[in-house]
Amino acid sequence: MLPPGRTKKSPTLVGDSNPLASAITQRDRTTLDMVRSALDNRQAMLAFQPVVFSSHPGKVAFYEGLIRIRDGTGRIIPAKEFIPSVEKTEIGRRIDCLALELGLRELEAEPGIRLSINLSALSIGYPPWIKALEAGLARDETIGERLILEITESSAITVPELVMKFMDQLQTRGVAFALDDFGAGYTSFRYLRDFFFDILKIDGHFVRGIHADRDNQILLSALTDIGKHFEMITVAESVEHPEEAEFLRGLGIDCLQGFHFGTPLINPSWRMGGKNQQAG
Ligand code: G
Ligand code: MN
Repeated sequence: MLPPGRTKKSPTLVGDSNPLASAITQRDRTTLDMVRSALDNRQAMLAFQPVVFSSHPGKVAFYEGLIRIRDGTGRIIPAKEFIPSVEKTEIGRRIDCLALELGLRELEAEPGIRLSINLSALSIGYPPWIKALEAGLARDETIGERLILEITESSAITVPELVMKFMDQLQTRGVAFALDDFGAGYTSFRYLRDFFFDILKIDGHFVRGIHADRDNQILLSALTDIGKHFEMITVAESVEHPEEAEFLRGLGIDCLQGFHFGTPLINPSWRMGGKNQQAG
């Protein structure tokens, strides 16, 4: 995700004398303190959202595990509210470690699911993250092939060689990789030829109102063609309405994700004793 307020700030907004700039800094600092204290106390959990097959929307291809943090008042805060402030810091690395550990535990406890976990490419170079990954993969030989790692393009292109080498090593062990938020603003086609992502997740901006929006129809089908050309499984994010789902199915997108099919749940069906709908 583009970190709002952190990049391409107009120089006129920088400086202590500017009340807006100092308000943003103060907010970031408060967020940082809140996240740090939640991590120290392991006040974090995953919320699970289904990604379904577009041709069989009752069948779950995999779940995305999204990190949630409990703040001092017990409120559950979604990642998008704090990740932009911490993505490039040590706290960002610790969040990625915890998300991975929680995801690997869930895969171990629930042999019937596939799960994707988000990370910044920066975490690949963070030894505790690699250690957590190796520990999880060693616990159960089926975990590797049920794990999907989601990396945003914005972070992947900051350290492309590192990402390519890492993907190559892990793919031979069954781990799949998804390019997250594709098209959201950092798209650099040059790297698509070099990165071998298994899954392409097309950013929700192109999905909004697609059944009635000619611009989004053109953009999304171009992004889908790119995914198909490079033999990636295509996923449309943020599908909220049945009309959007219907249109996307017609375009030949492989999988769909969004509130229309399921919101992220911290108590997923498999933990509630319900039957999970994961496809085999
Ligand atoms: O960057 P990434 O695609 O991993 O972010 C997923 C985020 O999108 C999560 O915070 C999740 O709650 C949110 N999300 C999931 N489905 C929808 C949806 O249908 N609409 C919107 N607006 N957000 C969604
Ligand atoms: Mn994601």
